[in-house]
Amino acid sequence: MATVYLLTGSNLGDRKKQLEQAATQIDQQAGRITSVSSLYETAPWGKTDQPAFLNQALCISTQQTPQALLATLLSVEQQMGRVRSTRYGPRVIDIDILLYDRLVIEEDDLNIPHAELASRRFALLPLAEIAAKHWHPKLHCTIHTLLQQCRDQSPVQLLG
Ligand code: PH2
Ligand code: MG
Ligand code: MG
Repeated sequence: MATVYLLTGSNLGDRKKQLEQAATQIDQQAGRITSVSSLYETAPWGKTDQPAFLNQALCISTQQTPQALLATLLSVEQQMGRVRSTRYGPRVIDIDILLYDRLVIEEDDLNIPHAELASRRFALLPLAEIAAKHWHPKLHCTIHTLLQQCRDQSPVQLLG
């Protein structure tokens, strides 16, 4: 069994409902959810002229290999009606693998830990809520330290 941290995000339609649906599908198709962060409303990062996102970090316990898990998550995104358009553009659902045990994978279609984790406050803050002490196997420090050192100032607000 592997311990995997995921980040879900949505900025189109009923964002909260879509994060809930994604969590249900992840639990059924990818692996049992063992913890979830709060929901955060986050300013769009990378391409700023789009609606605000809701983001949530999840921890799952899975038997799937990283490549198989990636395929499962892309399939859940498709089942939920995701259409890929512009890079960093709006989406009904996005499910990213942030960490997979202490593995480092650098392939064309799969980077673990997520390549931009350290520069994204919208990912680090939810992740730190459930994995502050988890070790980043490439940067050799904890998620808590990465959050403290993160220079991204984009607003990330706990959803009330
Ligand atoms: N995802 C992106 C690009 N920008 N910004 C926020 N706040 N949240 C996201 O999940 C997000 C983003 C590409 O995956
Ligand atoms: Mg993403
Ligand atoms: Mg993605």
